[in-house]
Amino acid sequence: MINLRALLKVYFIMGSNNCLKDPKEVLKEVIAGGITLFQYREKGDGALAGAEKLSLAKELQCICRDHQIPFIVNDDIELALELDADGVHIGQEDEPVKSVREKIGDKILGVSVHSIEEAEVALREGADYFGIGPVFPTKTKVDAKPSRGTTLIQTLRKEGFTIPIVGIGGITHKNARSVVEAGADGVSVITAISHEASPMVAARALRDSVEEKKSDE
Ligand code: 3NM
Repeated sequence: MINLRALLKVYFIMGSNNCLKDPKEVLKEVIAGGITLFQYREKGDGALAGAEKLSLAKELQCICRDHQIPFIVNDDIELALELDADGVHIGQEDEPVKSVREKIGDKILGVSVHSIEEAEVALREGADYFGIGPVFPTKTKVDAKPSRGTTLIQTLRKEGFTIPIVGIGGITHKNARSVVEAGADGVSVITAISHEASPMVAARALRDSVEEKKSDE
């Protein structure tokens, strides 16, 4: 049995257009820095498609496999099945949770939720974890909703939702601890790792922050 809560601690998300250098190098560095889970997300300006997307996905999956980091695919169920990925993450605008669950069997299924109502449906239809965001303002997702801090995470916990939860949106090593203290099991991050001069150091700082270890800074 996998320990999903532990896997969600430092959940790094990346596509080729989020990287300032070769995505394969970035991934190797952040694994060395201590990320616990990886999501491949090709979206937005300059995102890869077709054969190029598939090829990079395979290379990144291979790196994850070498280091026992589960490989999650954003939105693209067909790609996840073709690669036999470890899981899929979907939003509310994607296919219904129930039909994705039927397609992927017991692979990990993450769902973005923005309200208690969405949380109830996602849970009933087979989500394994919730992504809740944006917690803080983000420039990475152009259609992101307004940031609402950790309110929904706290509300869900108060209402008795015990499902693993990861916060997302504008999270850095400076604010990550507050997300965990609100009730999340971990943090999902793009920019605060991928845009740093050293993605490895950034990943380590986030891990330390989530685990409440003293950072050097
Ligand atoms: N989903 P960064 S916010 C992919 O609110 C994504 O569901 C969000 O990127 C949501 O760490 C977001 O650079 C972008 O802010 C996260």
